[in-house]
Amino acid sequence: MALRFWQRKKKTQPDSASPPVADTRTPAPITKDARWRRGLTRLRDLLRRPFDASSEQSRQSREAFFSDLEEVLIQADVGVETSLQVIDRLRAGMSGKSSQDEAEALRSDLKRELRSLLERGEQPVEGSDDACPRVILVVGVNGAGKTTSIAKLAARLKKEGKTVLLVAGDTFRAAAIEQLSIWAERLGLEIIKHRAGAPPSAVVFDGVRAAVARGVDVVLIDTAGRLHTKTSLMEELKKIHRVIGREVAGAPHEVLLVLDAGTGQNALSQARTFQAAFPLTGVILSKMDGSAKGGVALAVGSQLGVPIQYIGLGEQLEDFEVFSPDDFITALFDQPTE
Ligand SMILES: Nc1nc2c(ncn2[C@@H]2O[C@H](COP(=O)(O)OP(=O)(O)OP(=O)(O)O)[C@@H](O)[C@H]2O)c(=O)[nH]1
Ligand SMILES: [Mg+2]
Repeated sequence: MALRFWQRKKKTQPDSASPPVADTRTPAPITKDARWRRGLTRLRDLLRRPFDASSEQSRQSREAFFSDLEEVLIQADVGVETSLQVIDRLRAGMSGKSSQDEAEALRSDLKRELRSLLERGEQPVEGSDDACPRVILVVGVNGAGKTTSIAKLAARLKKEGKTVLLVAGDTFRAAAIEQLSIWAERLGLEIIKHRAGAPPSAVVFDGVRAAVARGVDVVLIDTAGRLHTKTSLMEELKKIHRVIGREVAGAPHEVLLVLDAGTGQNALSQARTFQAAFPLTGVILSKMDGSAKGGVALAVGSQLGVPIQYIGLGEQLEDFEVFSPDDFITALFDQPTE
C-alpha cells in the first residue's frame, strides 16, 4: 500500500519539543490492540450474537445458524449480496463436516471469509512513494470526518518526523478554516488559508506552491463536503485536482475519500460518485467506534477496489490507525491477550 512510504522514508530528525497530542487529554496510554477492540466493540458484539450460547441452545440446526448470521451481516451493513456470498461459502465449507466443534469451525471459517473480503481491496496504489512534496487531497461528503482525519494523519506524520503543511481548501465556511487553523496551532504545523468564500482552487494553488518552495514532505489538503455556489462539488474538486497536477507533476499522489462507517451502504454510493470524478487511492473509514454498521468496511474492500488506508476509532488524535485486515479481524473475533 502507498502508506508504506512513510515507514520506509523515516528521517532521523527528532520530533519537535511539544508533543502534539498531549494537550488534548491525559489518560494512561492504551495499546494498539486495545484501541482497535474499543473502536470495534459494537460491530464485535453484533457479530458474536449468532455464536452466543443461548442462541446455540435454542437453535435447531446449522441452517438456523446461517440464517442468524445472514441477518447479522446484513444488519452490520456488509451488504446483501456480499452477505449471501459469505453464507454460501461457509455452507459449502461445512458440508460433510461433523457437528463436533461446529461453532469453532464456523467461527474460523467466518474469520477467513471476512479477511478475504478485506484483502480484495488491498491492491497496490500507483504513484511514486518518493515524491516531495507528497500531495494528499482529502475528500468526502459533509460531516464525514475529513478535517478531523487530516489532523489525526498530520499528527501521525509529524510523529514520524515528516514536515507537514495543511491547506484549508474548504473555504465554504469560516468555521471550517477556523477548525483547521486550531488543529494547525495545536499540532505546531503551518497552514495556508484564505478568507471564507474565496475560490478553493486558489488556496490550493497557493498551498501547493508554498509546499514546493518550503520543501515540506507532505501537503494535506482539506476540502468542503458541499458547496452553495452554482458549481457542483464534483466540478470544484475536479478543478482542484487539475490545479494540483499543474503545479506538481504526478500530484495529487493520494486522493483519500473519508467515509463515515455509520452511513453503512450509503457510503458505497458516495464512493462511486467520487470515483466517477477522479481515481481514489484510498479510503479513510471514520467513526468506526460509533457504529455497528462498520460491516461496510468489508463491502468497501470487496466492491470498490480501493483499499481502506486508515480507520478512525474515536474522536481523539490517537484514535486513528493504519488499516490492517489482520488487526480488524483480530479485534472482531479474538480475546484480548493482556
Ligand atoms: N467518534 C468519532 N467521531 C469522529 C471520528 N472522526 C471524526 N469524528 C467527529 O465527526 C464530526 C465531524 O468531523 P469533521 O472532521 O468536522 O468532518 P468534515 O468531513 O470535515 O465535515 P465538513 O467540513 O462539515 O464537511 C466531529 O465532531 C468529529 O469529532 C471518529 O473516528 N470517531
Ligand atoms: Mg471539514
